[in-house]
Amino acid sequence: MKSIKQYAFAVAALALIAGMQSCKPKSAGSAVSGDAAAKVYVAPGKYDEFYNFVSGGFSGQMSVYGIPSGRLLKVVPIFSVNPENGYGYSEETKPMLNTSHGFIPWDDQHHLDLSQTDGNIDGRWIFANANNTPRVARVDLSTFHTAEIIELPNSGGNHSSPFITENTEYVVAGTRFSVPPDDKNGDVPINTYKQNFKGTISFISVGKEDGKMDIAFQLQCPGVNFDLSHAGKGKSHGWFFFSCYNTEQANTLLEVNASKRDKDFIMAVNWKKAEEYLKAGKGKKQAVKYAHNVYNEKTHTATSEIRTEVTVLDTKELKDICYFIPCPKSPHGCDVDPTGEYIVGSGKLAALIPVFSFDKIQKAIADKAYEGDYDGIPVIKYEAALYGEVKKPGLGPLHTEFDGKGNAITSFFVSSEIVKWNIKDLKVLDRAPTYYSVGHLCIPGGDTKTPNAKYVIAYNKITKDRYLPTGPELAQSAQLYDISGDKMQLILDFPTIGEPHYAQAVAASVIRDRSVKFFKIEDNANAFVSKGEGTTKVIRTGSKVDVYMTAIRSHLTPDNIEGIRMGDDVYFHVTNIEQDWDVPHGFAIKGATTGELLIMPGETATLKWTPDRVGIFPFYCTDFCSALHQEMSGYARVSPAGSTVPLTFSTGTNQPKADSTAAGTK
Ligand code: RUQ
Ligand code: CUA
Repeated sequence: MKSIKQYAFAVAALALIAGMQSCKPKSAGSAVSGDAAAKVYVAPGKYDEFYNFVSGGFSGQMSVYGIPSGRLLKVVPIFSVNPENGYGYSEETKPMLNTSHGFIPWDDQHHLDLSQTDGNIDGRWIFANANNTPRVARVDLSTFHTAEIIELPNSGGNHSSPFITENTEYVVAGTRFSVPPDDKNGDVPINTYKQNFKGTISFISVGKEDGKMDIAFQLQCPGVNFDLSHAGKGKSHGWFFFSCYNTEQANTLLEVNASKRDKDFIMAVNWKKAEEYLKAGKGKKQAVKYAHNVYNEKTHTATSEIRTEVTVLDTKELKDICYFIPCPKSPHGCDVDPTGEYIVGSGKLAALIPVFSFDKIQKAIADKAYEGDYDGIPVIKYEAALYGEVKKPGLGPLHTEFDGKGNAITSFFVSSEIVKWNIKDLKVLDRAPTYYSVGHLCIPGGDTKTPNAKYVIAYNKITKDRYLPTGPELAQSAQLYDISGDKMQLILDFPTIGEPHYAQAVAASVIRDRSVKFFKIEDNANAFVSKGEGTTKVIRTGSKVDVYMTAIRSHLTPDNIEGIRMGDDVYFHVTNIEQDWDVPHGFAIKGATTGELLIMPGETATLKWTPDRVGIFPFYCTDFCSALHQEMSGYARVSPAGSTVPLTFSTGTNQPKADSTAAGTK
């Protein structure tokens, strides 16, 4: 007989399943009209109109698609080792994944933000967050390489991150999980959350020319969960907005205990004011530990440095930096319209969408229209900040993007739909089903001053029956809608890599012509480069063997290496000396536990190999680079420790001796 507990569990599970199925729109699968194919068709050899950068969620990567075709163009490793190109495996790139906790091979990547100048996408960089071990990365869009990663102290669950200001002055990152500050004794009972846990917002400055990141300052805020954010723009430039949930300050069963209050908050941050306090020396230096990793495109090598200090501004003491605005029921998305006047909070459990007015917020602050304070931070009266509410828009609003024509489009997770509404009169204009359970949305330039109202892309959490079954896990899914007319029209499904959260898109012309085609070999400053076959060599230093190797169609130099001994660590420094677009070479050697390499033209990459047995070890190029690619190979001979076989290396000269007659003779 089932115990009561089991029975209750079964009932709850059934209710859950029933709930999930009720979110499947009735018209599933039949919502595509006749001209959809023509709208997404990009003829072979033709380019897409937009780049779409899509976060990978639990894959830790970013993927790049062409829109409207939905064709996958590239997967860029950021916070995860990448078996496709050796990122995180090669000696040069391992330092990129270093943290104060050591090497972390895999993180969870949720949000992307393209760099902006004057509120428009400038095509230089894209920033990405690591959610689990808090970090922010900068990807260079001329190489699509991760150029820099900075770790964030005093943080846990770096979710409201990274969001940038309109001139990329700062990349901003808020902690989802509040924790005791790093310089305090964190060995405290978990149920002392209210007394000991703090929320931290990091302002990372970005170098105007080189993009170099630095933690300019951190704001210490009350311990709540900061979920998402967006910068003010135009008239609200100088302000930042964060959605906060768990204002109950619960530390267990948040599902229930963090859903009690009728309203949580949007936090408005006056970061210009914070800058003034910083200048006036009001910041406190705090001893912390965080990694700062930089990839140098000249040496093709990353370095990692551990930093030990950060400047913190206490928002309880420094009164006029932060303000709370009540926002219904556990807000998730926090989005600012193209004019900067309207701030949209999306309560996950709310049945309406509140739209706040920047002007009204300013007036409320001037008039001190507060309903009290929360942990020392003033709470503005809801009505005093509210522009209005969108009534009955749908169930479970999450994220809002803007079309630049005065409308907003909001995703609804629970009712699986996207809903278009007018910002001025707050009237719902149109709704379209998604398949299924939509999270983020993307309109090209949707969080800039000038969105392009051609498409909206929905990123869905559940795919169910949209694709051929592939075992227990199905592809995550994106759906493309034409929004150029009055009615939103679904025109394409395409699977995504990992779980897509935030994504951004931009006209291809902004990025396309910046693309580096190959690295100039004369600029290669790697410590182990060989700029031509004449400088290749093998050097022994104690038990370390450095192989300076070149790769060009269709041979490796050297391709015969003898005199390696058991106990040696062998470093293959392979330089691809091609000077042509799209001609990478690969490198793999039998038994290498570190992985393989893929080396771009003009680049040097290093594979560490520790032979574990005596014998002959083939190595070869892994990229089918020419008609004679299969010939692009060689052998390394490993002898016992203490062997007297001399260290030799060559290509093309180590021929059989004329008098050697049969196999097996000496
Ligand atoms: S989240 S589905 Cu990680 Cu951006 Cu809202
Ligand atoms: Cu180089 Cu195959």
